[in-house]
Amino acid sequence: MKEKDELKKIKKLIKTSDNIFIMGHKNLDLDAISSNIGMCYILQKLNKKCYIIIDDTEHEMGVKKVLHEIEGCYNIITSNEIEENMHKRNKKNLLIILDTNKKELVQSKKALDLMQKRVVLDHHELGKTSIKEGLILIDTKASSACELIVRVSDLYNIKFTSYVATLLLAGITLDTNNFMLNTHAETFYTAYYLSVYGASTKKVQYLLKQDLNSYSEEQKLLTNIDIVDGNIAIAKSSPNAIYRRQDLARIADTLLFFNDIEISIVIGKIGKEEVGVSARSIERNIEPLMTKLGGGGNENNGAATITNKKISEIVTDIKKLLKEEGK
Ligand SMILES: [Mn+2]
Repeated sequence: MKEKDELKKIKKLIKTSDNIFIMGHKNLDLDAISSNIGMCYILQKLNKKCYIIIDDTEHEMGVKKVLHEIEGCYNIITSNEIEENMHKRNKKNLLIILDTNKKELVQSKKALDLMQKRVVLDHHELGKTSIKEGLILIDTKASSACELIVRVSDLYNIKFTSYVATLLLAGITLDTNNFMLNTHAETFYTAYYLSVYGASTKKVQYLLKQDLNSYSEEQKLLTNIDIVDGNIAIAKSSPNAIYRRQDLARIADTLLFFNDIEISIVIGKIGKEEVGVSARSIERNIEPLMTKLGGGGNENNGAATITNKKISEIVTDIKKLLKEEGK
């Protein structure tokens, strides 16, 4: 995105709106929730009526901690409460979508139906199901939605409290896997900036703490790995266990911590008929492979969902595709 100019357009849209609704992707993670809160913090400073829409009924541990800590500080509503909080004149309402740009992934489809004046601010690649109406600002080079929120705060010269700075740093830490992936000079600069405003790495570590049971499940998956060409790790779950997509992604992240591994591919069931594939790469572009599997992603991250195929068949497919790509 042509940074400054594009961001200025957000400023204009915010200026002409009174009631502003923010939402992230389904299955909130720390980048989504923290960017939502960071945005809401900025808007409150600008004296806007601001609402965070959350329809998720279950939350992962870090998100649960944050939601508990911020109770009462921000207006958190569900889809059912949008209409009663909207301005009578629809052009005074604004919807800000963070950390996703896909229609099917947003917290509230209803919000999309109700509001056409929209901003999408995201760091994921666009796809077939991306939201098209509105001001769409995508920077796939950015580490996280939280990094983009810091850029927005810069437009208004708004300084974060140490708590909000900590949340934003947690989002960046999560999405970069501890500053290993998608990390650029600006990411470090943003982390530095947040530290200056009192972001606590100790607190970030607390928010990112993992559940021991899910860790044990991950360990099981890590015992069944094929190594291809010496640097590609393919981990397969047993056909009986069902994982959450974000757990597969985390295992893929973990595999990159091991010697020589440059690409990690994790395959596990995420539903009765659905198999999820999560891939990570340090060096090479993983996107073509994920696209061939019917999914998508960017250079370092990718995912696909495959239905009605056995895990062993998918492994064979992937190995064949890797061979064709000459990797
Ligand atoms: Mn993110």
